[in-house]
Amino acid sequence: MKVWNVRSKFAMGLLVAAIAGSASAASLKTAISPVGSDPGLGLKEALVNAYSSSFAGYIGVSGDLSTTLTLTFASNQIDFVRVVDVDDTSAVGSGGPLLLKSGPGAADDDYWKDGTVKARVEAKIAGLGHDLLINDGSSDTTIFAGATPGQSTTQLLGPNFSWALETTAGKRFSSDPLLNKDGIDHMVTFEVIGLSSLKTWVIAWEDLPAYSSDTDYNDLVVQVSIVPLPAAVWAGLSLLSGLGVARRMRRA
Ligand SMILES: [Ca+2]
Ligand SMILES: [Ca+2]
Ligand SMILES: [Ca+2]
Repeated sequence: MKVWNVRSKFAMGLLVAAIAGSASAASLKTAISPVGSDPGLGLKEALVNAYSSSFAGYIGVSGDLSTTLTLTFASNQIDFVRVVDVDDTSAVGSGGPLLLKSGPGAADDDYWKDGTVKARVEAKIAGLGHDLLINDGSSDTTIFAGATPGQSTTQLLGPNFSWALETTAGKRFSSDPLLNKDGIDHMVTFEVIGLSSLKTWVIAWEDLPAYSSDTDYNDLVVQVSIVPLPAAVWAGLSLLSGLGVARRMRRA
């Protein structure tokens, strides 16, 4: 029944909101340093390129990928807090899904859950073309086809999905390293703090297989921000909730 579907989604939303807690992300010990001939210098440069246009003047970069990467733009400081990867031996991630609205907690970036998001391609520093998809365990949904910087979409993602990158070289890489033929992690994730009041993440991809990878993780960089429910939607949900109560009272 339609009303119940909407209400159960609403209840799930409240549950997730209740679970929401502090967003402490563990650091990843493995530093990512670019090598090889793939275009671009590295993830740090990709992030600077991606975000510098949002600010009046770029001043400098400090920090390290092993902890928190801090970019300072004029008077604005943005912290990129690395989310653990489950295949990292120093990781504290549980292997559970990362809650878009409240993560990462003990979660890692292999599987994600729950959120209407605005996704935007921030940087693409690679020779290959890319499609970005999500997979719910049985089927794919394309988020960006032929991803290009500035491209943007708003979608409900979840529950419990992995990301996938398909390249024009015919390769597919998942955010779950166990699904990758080369067995390595092709996606790193940061929580972005200081850019927006919205919960914001950035996912950054390596698009070459392990045997030829330059591991610069700047080949496709996508920002993912939680879209808050508009007040009108909340009012509508409250009304539906009230109708449900009335119906139950009549039945009693
Ligand atoms: Ca990862
Ligand atoms: Ca690369
Ligand atoms: Ca690159």
